[in-house]
Amino acid sequence: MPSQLILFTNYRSSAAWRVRIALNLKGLAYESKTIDLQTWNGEAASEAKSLNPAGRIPVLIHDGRVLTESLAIVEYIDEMFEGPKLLPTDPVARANARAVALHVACGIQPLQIVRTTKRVDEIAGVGKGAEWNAYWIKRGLEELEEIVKKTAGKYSVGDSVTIGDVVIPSILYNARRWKVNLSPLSTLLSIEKNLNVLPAFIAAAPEQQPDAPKK
Ligand SMILES: N[C@@H](CCC(=O)N[C@@H](CS)C(=O)NCC(=O)O)C(=O)O
Repeated sequence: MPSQLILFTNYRSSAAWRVRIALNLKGLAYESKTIDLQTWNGEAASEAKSLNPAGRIPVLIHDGRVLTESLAIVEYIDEMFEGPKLLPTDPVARANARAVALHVACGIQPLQIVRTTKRVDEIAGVGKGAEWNAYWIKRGLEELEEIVKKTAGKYSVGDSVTIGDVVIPSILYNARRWKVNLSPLSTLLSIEKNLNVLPAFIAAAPEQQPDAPKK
């Protein structure tokens, strides 16, 4: 019997986007339960909150097992299912791939999630959250550009897709949303271009998701 996979997601959630890419790379079908990140209203949102005490998505349910934290989920998927390996077998490449993923997931993304933006607006004034987001994404991506210059081939670490690559499309998407000029980040843009032609990445993009606004 095939595994049952349920993903609590939002079309624009960068953390859920990483998990969608990993599921797609392994060729796994899954059910999406979508959540409005601004309101957290509705049945799926209540369910996600009860499953994850941190009140965040993604949450993945695999045959009844509840998993949280996008990078932990990506590693779980990599270990549990057949298909291309996202964690390289070479220890140096594996450490480098994890470093890229952690730089984005710990060093940039938490500074610009909805709850952070809202809090900055509350403390500093409406509109300041957007300024804050743009500052930290720009700075974090400039740092990431230097990191990947040392490790990139076709992708962020060498010429195979790794866990480092699952974090890249969403953070660049967010940067564009906050109007960061990406043109100096040529290595990251080249990696993104190479990723954007892969079917797993195309299917994980926001516009392909069931809760994406209709054009
Ligand atoms: N470290 C977590 C971060 C998860 C996270 O921040 N998710 C966002 C959506 S991208 C969220 O649920 N935000 C709700 C909020 O900020 O209240 C992970 O990688 O899974």
